[in-house]
Amino acid sequence: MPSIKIASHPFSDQRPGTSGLRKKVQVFQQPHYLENFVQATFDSLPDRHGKTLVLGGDGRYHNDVAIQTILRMAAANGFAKVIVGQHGLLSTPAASCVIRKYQAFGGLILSASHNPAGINGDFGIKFNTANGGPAPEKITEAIYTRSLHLDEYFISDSRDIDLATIGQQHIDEMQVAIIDPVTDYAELMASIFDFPAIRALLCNGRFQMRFDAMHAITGPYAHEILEKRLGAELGTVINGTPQPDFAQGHPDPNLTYAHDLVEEMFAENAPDFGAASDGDGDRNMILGSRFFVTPSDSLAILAANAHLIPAYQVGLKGIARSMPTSQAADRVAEKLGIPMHETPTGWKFFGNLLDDGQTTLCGEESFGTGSDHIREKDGLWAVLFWLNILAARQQSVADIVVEHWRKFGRNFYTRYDYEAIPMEQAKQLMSGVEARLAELPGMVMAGRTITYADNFSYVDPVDQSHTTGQGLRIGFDDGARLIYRLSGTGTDGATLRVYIESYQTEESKLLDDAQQALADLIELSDSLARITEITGRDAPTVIT
Ligand code: VG1
Ligand code: CO
Repeated sequence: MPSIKIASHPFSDQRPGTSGLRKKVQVFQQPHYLENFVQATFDSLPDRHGKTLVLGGDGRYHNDVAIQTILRMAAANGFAKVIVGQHGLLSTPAASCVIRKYQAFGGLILSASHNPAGINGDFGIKFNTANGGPAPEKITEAIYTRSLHLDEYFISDSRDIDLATIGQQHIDEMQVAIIDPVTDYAELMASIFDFPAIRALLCNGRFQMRFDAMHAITGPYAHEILEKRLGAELGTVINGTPQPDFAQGHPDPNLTYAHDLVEEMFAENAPDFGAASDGDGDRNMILGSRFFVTPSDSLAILAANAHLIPAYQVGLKGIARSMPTSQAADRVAEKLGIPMHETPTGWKFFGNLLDDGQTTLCGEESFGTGSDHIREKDGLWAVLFWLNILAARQQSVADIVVEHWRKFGRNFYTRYDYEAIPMEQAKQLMSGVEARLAELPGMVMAGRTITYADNFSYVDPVDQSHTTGQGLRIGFDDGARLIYRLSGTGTDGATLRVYIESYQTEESKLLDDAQQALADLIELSDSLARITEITGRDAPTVIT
């Protein structure tokens, strides 16, 4: 038998978070660590025999080593075929696309998203099911439970696969198909958007755009789609060659980390349109000339303009947003007369709504937007959606956003992240707020009356699964909200996220600066949760 059984030992820390298992690379490099998680995953999928798996990652450090290990384990665990992106690469949305297109049983995606990479950086792995989406909690909990007891795994002792050559190879009985990581995804994009109209915009001799791939996975996708297929000028895509350490950067598309792009987009002769994506290609940031579009506004604007896009011309079935995402999209749903869904944080909660046809568009405040074309959020899809809108409306990004605010009002929004605080402090702070939830309604704070205060929980309308403890929310009578939540993707202590939102319809105030417009709520967010007092931090690590 080429397949061998290896004795290992259980690990106590393999519970998947918001988006899979994320740890420091060096944790994953411990003997048997990756293998245990993969075996726990396979053991949780009893009907895997004879099926097809999709495998790929964002190209970060350790990606190549992990791919070879997983391939050998898939062969020893009864899979008939694994489809792998060339060089082990697949963006998260492309992996979702490939799982669906080839009707695979599921996929393993290797990524820690925007977290820094390299030997001292992060690594991650998650399982996606046959619908192309992240495994629901029922499965991730089963994987975790199994990992706590697992003391052996199965692996073939075959040679490494040549990941560079497209075509068929074998490990024992199992077929390995190396595919181009971009082609299927690019075809899907061409089937959704009006490529001729976008091409005409990009080639009109006036329109200028910049896309920052941040040295991560979207480089090859953006070069192919924007420059090759849509005719954007060479050089439109910057930082477009994926590197295992993301050039020592932090590929998180926001105003803090996408500095190359931000510098250019806020300069004197800024391009008309700028965008960036994250490490694994599922996030997006949208900019106009000296203008930033918040992700929550972006979702609302995509929804309000969806009729301009070929694939969504027929109308939207509904919109879904994670709870901390601003309520801007709710106003669009109301106007369109379609359902609005509010889910816990993380794309896995959108899967059932999408599969059941209850929603078409989904979005999160964390720079994530997507639709029913796949079951992951999708960075380049959002960029193409914006380009299609710009081509159809022939207006600037800023004009489109301001017009939207005039029509629907503006949801001022900001998120304060306090990263790497000691877990004990984070717990103390959260339980402090939680203990006050009952007494808050009716109280007046920051000049507003609190109308509700609770710990968000969610019952999935499709399978009735119940998820609790999803963030402490405090709502005010004028539509403002204050939300506290602990991150489920960090690898270093705890990260406290504070989400702050207000609603404004007064014409003269629509263009105010968000930090100023939210100043009273920002101050309240600190005093109410005693953030400075408990953590000793007088400022957040990142503001988005
Ligand atoms: C964060 C974001 C969440 C997103 C998740 C995965 O989770 O807040 O909205 O779905 O990252 O995105 P958390 O638990 O740290 O707040 V990605 O692009 O990192 O896969
Ligand atoms: Co990501």
